[in-house]
Amino acid sequence: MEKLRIAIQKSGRLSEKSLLLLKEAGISLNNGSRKLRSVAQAFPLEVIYLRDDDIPQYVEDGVAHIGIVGENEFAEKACEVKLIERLGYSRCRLSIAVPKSDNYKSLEDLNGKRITTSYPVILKNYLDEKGVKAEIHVLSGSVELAPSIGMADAIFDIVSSGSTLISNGLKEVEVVMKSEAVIIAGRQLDAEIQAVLDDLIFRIRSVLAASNNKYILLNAPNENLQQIIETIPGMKSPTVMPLAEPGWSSVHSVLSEKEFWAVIDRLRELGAQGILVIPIEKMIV
Ligand code: PRT
Ligand code: ZN
Repeated sequence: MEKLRIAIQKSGRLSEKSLLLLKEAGISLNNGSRKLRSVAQAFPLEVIYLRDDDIPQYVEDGVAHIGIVGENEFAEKACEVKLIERLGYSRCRLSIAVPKSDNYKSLEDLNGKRITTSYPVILKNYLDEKGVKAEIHVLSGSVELAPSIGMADAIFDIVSSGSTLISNGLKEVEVVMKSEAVIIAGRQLDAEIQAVLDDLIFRIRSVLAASNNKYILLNAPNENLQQIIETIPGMKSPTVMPLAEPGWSSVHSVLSEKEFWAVIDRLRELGAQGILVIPIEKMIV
């Protein structure tokens, strides 16, 4: 049987989480001592390890069927590949920043200015769309140093916490795009490979859903039972069982991480007691 080949960053911000995701999807890799390639046990998958910049092109060329990259690389390389799944980790944004002392008011201020970046394609598309004409200078690293050495009036780079900008005397003025790790795939996959990919995506979605949800158990006073059920509707509807003590029920359900605290507050208002929250290992959606 032909194996699905996935390209993963060899070493960097995406590597560890991408391998963990595969592991949680039940794919254990038999690692060679020189990590260029590994083969999965009990699943028709092979991993090749590459620099993230190269992954979109390798996927376009069919050397790998799919790959995990930052959405920024997917957008920058503009290869013939499609985005098939967002993974929610390695989140960051791509922003324009200027020196802290700059009296920046709007994008128009960038007309005629020099902007240094490692992402010229994304920046050019953005400036064209906004009708701004600036000089784009490409630098492959240490972009944030360019203004302080007089090479640029602004930079366009990845921002996460923002501390790199601050420590280089810069301020973020425009967020151009948000990025997270994504799976990209070649445009044409044969049926056998597509079937393996569908299975992998199914597993990955179960892992992501589980990490975004919690199992919740609580004791509810029967007079508010209906409102409590409506507050935590779960996947279909909650399980409700009578407690030994009259007038009380035990309610079990699933709760999304996003609305977690708002829902907990509401449940307490409704008199819920003994609330237990438990992580979910896998969630088949
Ligand atoms: O060697 P290879 O080419 O494979 O790796 P790389 O060095 O090009 O990439 P790497 O590992 O640094 O990043 C891989 C991907 O992680 C990026 O393409 C983004 O999608 C994502 N990502 C998430 C980030 C960051 N967060 C991030 N903070 N990539 C880079 N940074 C840089 C940023 O440029 C800044 O200079 O980290 C610095 C610190 O950021 P602050 O704002 O937290 O200070
Ligand atoms: Zn890179």
